[in-house]
Amino acid sequence: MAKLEILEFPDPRLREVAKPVATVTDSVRTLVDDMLETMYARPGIGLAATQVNVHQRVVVIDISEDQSEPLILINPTFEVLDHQLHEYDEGCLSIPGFYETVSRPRQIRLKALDYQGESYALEAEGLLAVCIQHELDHLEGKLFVDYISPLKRNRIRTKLEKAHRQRA
Ligand code: GNR
Ligand code: NI
Repeated sequence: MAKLEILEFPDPRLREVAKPVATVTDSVRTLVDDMLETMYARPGIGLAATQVNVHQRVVVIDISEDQSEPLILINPTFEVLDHQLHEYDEGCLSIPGFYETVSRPRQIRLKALDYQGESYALEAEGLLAVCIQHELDHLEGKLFVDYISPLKRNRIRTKLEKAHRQRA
């Protein structure tokens, strides 16, 4: 397994739209393994392939307390079951140190392929529903800062750009 580098806002590569996986091969499974290692190391509760500069429709999620319930989402889609909006303070490994309140539909039904390439469906609400929608946004090149005011977004951009310059 390998830990991967995570792109940070405002990196333009985070804006790419990911392509569907044609077949779940061993190389896709290696990507999933590396993404799980990367997510668990930070730690985070989700990671989209876009964030590690792989523009394929692959996501990993684990909202358990003890990193014991990995969920693999390949070519995921969802439909809204309850349009009522639910607010959550979201963070993102690609926007480290910043949290903002985002409203999203509170209940969804996810369809995806698993590690073996088998299709499955599940209904989600609460944190899992938030996380699934946050990750599927990444596959479309979308970030949680797109839902907040341009003023707040620009402040975050300026602070992260400064941090990146100091790191370089
Ligand atoms: O680790 C993460 N925590 C989190 C908290 C609230 C809402 C969404 C998330 S996802 C985030 C990991 C990440 O950036 N995934 O793309
Ligand atoms: Ni994120």
